[in-house]
Amino acid sequence: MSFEFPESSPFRRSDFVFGVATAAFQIEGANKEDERCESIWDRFCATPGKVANGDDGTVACDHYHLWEQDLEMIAELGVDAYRLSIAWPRIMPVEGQVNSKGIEFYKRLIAKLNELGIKPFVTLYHWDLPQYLEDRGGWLSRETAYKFAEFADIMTKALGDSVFSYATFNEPLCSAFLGYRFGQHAPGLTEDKLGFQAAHHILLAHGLALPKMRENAPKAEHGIVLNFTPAYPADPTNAADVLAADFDEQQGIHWFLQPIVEGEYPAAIRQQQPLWWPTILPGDLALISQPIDFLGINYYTRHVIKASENGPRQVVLPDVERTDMGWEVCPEALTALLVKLNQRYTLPPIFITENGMAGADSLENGEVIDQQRCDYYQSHLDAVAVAMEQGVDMRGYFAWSLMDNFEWAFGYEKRFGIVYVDYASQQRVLKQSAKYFQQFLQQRAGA
Ligand code: IFM
Repeated sequence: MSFEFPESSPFRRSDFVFGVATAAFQIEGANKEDERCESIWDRFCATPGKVANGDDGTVACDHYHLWEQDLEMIAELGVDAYRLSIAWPRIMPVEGQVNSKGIEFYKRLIAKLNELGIKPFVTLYHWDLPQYLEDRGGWLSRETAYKFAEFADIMTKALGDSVFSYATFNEPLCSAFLGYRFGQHAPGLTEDKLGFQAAHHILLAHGLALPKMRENAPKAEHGIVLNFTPAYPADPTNAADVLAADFDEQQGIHWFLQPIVEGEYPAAIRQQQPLWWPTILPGDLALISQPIDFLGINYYTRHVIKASENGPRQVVLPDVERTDMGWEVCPEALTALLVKLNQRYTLPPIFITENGMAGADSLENGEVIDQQRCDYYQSHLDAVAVAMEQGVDMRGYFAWSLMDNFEWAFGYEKRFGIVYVDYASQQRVLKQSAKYFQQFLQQRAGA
């Protein structure tokens, strides 16, 4: 494989960061070790019918024990950065108390990353809320936002500027909407209004935490990671489809971005669905809209939306390339999304904090040939480069994921890694896509 890095390539910029990403619950395992308490995902996994094959996070990739070898593997890939998350249940397994064993685990990990010359990108919340907080209402309770700010304070005091970049949350949409509105994620509730209330409390938590994070880690960058799935009308000449697609984006994109950047929720939600509107107290939006140093965007696919008598519905187009999740492969929509958001908002620098695909990978003769994933990365990197050429201030790109891991409601059935994990032996094998990424980075370094 050979990659072109002409003088004009935006990826030659020395401040552009390439990395790989994971999240605590998806890889760590050891869910009862060193006093870690139960999280909402442990409870959800233990609820029959919620997670494929009854899979859970008891062992996952056993990263809690294999972390050193995993970090060495990351270094071997030649990346500039590693994005990980902190398990709140390890840090505060008992309410109001700090567990030094949890803190020490992450301190060691971050120290080793710095030793290896890999920039640590830390996400404070990637979905594993302590169950004791869910028992008191979870993200439906305003109190949880204050509890998160306490946790963020403790964690950023402990790690300070040894971390390059902190994100408060990963994908508030998933925690709020999949967790409290559509029931596919923990804690499994299913009411529109609950989803919007949870979303507001998560954004409030982000706003409450930010000043403490800045104080504790003044040299680090501070921001948030949002996931965006742009919506396209099934028939662009049909006004109803166009409106339905727009309303999909009001909920999925603008509900999360507009309050952060402009201090307002999209009026379209109140106009079209007044019953969904959450309780918002005076001052909340001012907290939520404090300046951030970066915006993380996670992108995987697009939606195609058709208006119907029963409301908008997602259409599955025939004859388009799909991944093992059934998600359409559409790199053009990534460029279009970035350019559109850049025109619509005044944004801080952007990182693609997740991008990748699940494949039906198998280990054969010691190898995993995942050509579709190599092509996926190539086309999406090209899509990012085109957005940069069109003026979007992009600062980095992270592949999701470093290795196969616990894919939430899909358990271990779906493999997103560029590294294959044999769960029985915990052996890691670099897939063809990991080698692709490695060569890409080597050639960039030499360009
Ligand atoms: O695995 C998840 C990750 O935890 C959050 N973003 C999407 C990924 C793939 O579904």
